Amino acid sequence: MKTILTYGTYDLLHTGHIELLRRAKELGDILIVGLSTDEFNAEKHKQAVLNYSDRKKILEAIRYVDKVIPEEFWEQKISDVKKYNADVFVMGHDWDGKFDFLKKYCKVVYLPRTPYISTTQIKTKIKFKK
Ligand code: C2G
Repeated sequence: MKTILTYGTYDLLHTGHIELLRRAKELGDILIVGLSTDEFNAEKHKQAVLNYSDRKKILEAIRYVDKVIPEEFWEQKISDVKKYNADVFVMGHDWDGKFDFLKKYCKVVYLPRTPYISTTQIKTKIKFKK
């Protein structure tokens, strides 16, 4: 059984998120998502619209996702890879190279981002809706 591990905020879920999760799951059998807590989002200078428990409930309803764990610190990835015996770490290519230190512990894959969609874009569209 191959375990895949990825992380993110997953706020205002959209097709870019779904496409990442779908392709990540295709790489193995079990997909674990490290979901940024509200506190960690503050560290990432991200203000999510939905709180952690709502974002977790939404992610857990996605057929590609097998488990959601809290992402609380940048530094937890190595211990998570070991704890969950992750075979592959996956992120969108906006993170290209940023997590290459994990190559010592598992395969690292950066997948192309889905173009023309982002949580920021959705927020902006809603804000300026007439
Ligand atoms: N993503 C994508 N295409 C988009 C938007 C997002 O492929 N149009 C991917 C991102 O590359 C990321 C995942 O979807 O792999 C989740 O995106 P975010 O919720 O924006 O995650 P981010 O804030 O980048 O947090 O430690 C890693 C961080 O927690 C990642």
